[in-house]
Amino acid sequence: MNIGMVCFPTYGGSGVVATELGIALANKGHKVHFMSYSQPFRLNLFNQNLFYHEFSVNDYPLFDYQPYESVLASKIVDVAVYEQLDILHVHYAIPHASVAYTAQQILKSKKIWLPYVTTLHGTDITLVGRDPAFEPVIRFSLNHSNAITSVSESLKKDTLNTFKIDNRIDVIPNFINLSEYAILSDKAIKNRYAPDNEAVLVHISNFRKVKRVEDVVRIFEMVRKELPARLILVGEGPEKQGIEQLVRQLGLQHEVTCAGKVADPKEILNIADLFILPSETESFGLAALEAMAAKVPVISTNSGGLPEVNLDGKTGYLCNVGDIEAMAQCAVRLLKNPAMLNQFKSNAYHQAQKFDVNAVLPQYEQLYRKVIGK
Ligand code: GMT
Repeated sequence: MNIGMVCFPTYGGSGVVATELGIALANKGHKVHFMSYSQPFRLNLFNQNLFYHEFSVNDYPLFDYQPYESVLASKIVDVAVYEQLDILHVHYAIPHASVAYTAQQILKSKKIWLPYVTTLHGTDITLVGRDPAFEPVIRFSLNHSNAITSVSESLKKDTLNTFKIDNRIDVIPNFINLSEYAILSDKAIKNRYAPDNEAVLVHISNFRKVKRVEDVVRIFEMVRKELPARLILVGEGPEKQGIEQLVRQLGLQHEVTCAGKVADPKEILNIADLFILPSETESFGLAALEAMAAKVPVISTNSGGLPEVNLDGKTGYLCNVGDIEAMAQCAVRLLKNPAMLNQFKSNAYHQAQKFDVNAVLPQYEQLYRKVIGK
């Protein structure tokens, strides 16, 4: 198949999922054409089946806000005509679903049929999408999608509760390529972050309010009162500066490392003992799955789709949003009991196997075939 793939290139789960999906499809022989305003950060183009079509949304003095949608729709039309796309897959409903619809209509006027699949990722429905200003456009473009997928049952439920959707929504969970996680633990890296063999806690996010990174620091503060521990914070975002200040205020600057953006976090996960994800809401929690693939148990909240990924008392623990005492207690319980920690590590890996690319990719391929009518 010849597949067009549209996503946001920035650090964030939806871009990662789109990129990994494109790579996996390309490895199976499909041709995948990415369209974005900047190259998605995990997209390595050293593959004969992967193509990247950039469009520019550079400043133009006439506009206060750049006409992203118009430029992207034109790019989709151009790529669809000249690369003969069979199907378009857009990630994140806003504004990609309505852009896909526009492109589809333009192509129709040229007697070209381009069906599109919209994948819902979370904040496009649960946060941003809740703004009533978006409602008519989201509802219309979802109802006109030739297929809709959601990354979890929880997000599907949220979507159906929020919008009047007549269309069917297929749940296709996020995935990881487990074979890439089979790396040996690196003593040098462990020594760098935890020179006295302290327990290593890791958090990875885009440092937005919804991630509650302050909770991570507070949980860590409680844990280190009970045992020697280090915290590695990976990522950048609007809350980052406040978090750095909090770390200093609490006098934790020698125990906490802010590692910034890390394109491929496998090496860091490989030295982690626990992954902390205290999000307000999380449609899936791809970062938690990546941790589990690296055999790292997860202490998370029980909101959104997290219970579909992290199993309470098995692969980690699930606590109420904001209950940092409970999350700290769970962390300490595991870290003080090596046999239990090892069991959880192996459970986490076992659970991650269910989300391996080999299990999930055929679901997308089957859906594409159904939509194209092949
Ligand atoms: O979490 C974010 O802020 C980024 C966001 C995105 O669109 O990249 O992540 C969402 O999509 C991911 C991939 O499907 C999911 O794993 C995340 O749970 C989801 N984030 C939220 O629902 C907050």
